[in-house]
Amino acid sequence: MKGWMTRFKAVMALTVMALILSGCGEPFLSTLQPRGEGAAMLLELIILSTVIMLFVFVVVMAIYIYVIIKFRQKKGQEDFIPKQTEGSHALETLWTVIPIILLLILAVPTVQYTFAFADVNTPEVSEEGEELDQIWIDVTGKQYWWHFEYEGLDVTTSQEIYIPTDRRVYLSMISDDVIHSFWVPSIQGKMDVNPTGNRNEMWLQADEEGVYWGKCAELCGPSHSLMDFKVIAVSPGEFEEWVEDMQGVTGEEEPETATAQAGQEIYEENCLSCHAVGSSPNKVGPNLTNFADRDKLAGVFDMTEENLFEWIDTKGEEMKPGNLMVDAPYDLNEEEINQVIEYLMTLSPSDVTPESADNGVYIDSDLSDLFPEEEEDADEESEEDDEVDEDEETDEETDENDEE
Ligand code: HEC
Ligand SMILES: [Cu+2]
Repeated sequence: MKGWMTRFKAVMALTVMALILSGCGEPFLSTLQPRGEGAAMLLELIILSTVIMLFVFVVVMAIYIYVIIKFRQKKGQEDFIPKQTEGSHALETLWTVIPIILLLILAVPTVQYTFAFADVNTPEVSEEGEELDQIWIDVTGKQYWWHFEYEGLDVTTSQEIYIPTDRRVYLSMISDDVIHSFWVPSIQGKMDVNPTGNRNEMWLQADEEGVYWGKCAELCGPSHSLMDFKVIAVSPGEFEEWVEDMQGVTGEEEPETATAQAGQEIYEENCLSCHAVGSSPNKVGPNLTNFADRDKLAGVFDMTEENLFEWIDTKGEEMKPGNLMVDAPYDLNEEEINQVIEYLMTLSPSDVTPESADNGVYIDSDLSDLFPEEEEDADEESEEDDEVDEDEETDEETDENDEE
């Protein structure tokens, strides 16, 4: 009876583990399905080390089983002492040299790739052979979100970085508080960000357009596991368009509807001290220039009206425990929060959004959730492109309704 229970528990544990691990197979979040040069190199190393380990395992097991069978004590041999081989020079040399050779096979590409990952000085050349500008992004890790500034481009954003697919993009990385680690499994390995003033540098390169999920890979506080971000790889043309759209935002734009205008005033009074719109230096809270173009709230929650309301109402206290917005002194009523939401939803400077990059691998939340009076079925069933259009229409319709 007891044995049966133990076995049952073991099977259950394995099932649960398989379910959890199957989450790691998401193509936009998997080291095993690389979508960039860096991740492809890492996968080579993973395969190489796994093959070497399997080889050692198989050889050792084969010898072991052979020896157990061959040299078993046979009947009538109870007093027989086999030939003693300790101190055999031949054997000692053999099992010292073989591991050294295996480690060398592993070490050569590992060291080579380590240098390749650290190389941030190779000029970027287009397919036609002309030299491309190096794009550098200043990355700052913060509890529990990421701040991004495009050097020389006058573009600031947070939670999501856009990169073009035609070149490597270089990151200069630091932390404002504790050590975090920047990890986009499907396109590159991890890099720690340190608070001590030394910047770590790395590059990102994506083979194809797509939304690639990033994780903080260093335990950094109670909401560490919620410190998600996205790398959005778009075509070079779309990237340029995005940069121009972002550069066009000053933060002083007046929204069209009265509700959103009221929301903007509330925002300027209560939120601007921590959140910027338009290019800005690093602030306490995320830059919101293209907030409404984002696919996730605070990097990780679905962009739904309920989530956004709860976030502003509770300052994210339960959603992201330990987050620094809880220090905000404001006290808004329901109407004011809705006005702010309406304003935040106008922060949509670009047609280049996660949807534009979606290659069918990563399709997730849907901004039209924010406006539930529209039939949801139609939205959910339709294609990605349609969804974007519908969101815009819904946006306008809601604005009109509010004005009446
Ligand atoms: C004390 C500074 C502070 C104030 C004031 C503040 N926030 Fe925040 N806010 C933060 C921080 C810090 C975060 C990031 C939390 C996290 O993800 O860990 C944040 C996150 C957010 C997010 C999610 C952003 C994203 O990138 O998805 C929204 C939306 C937001 N705040 C709205 C507001 C609004 C609206 C107000 C004013 C009513 C406001 N905040 C006032 C600090 C502040
Ligand atoms: Cu972190």
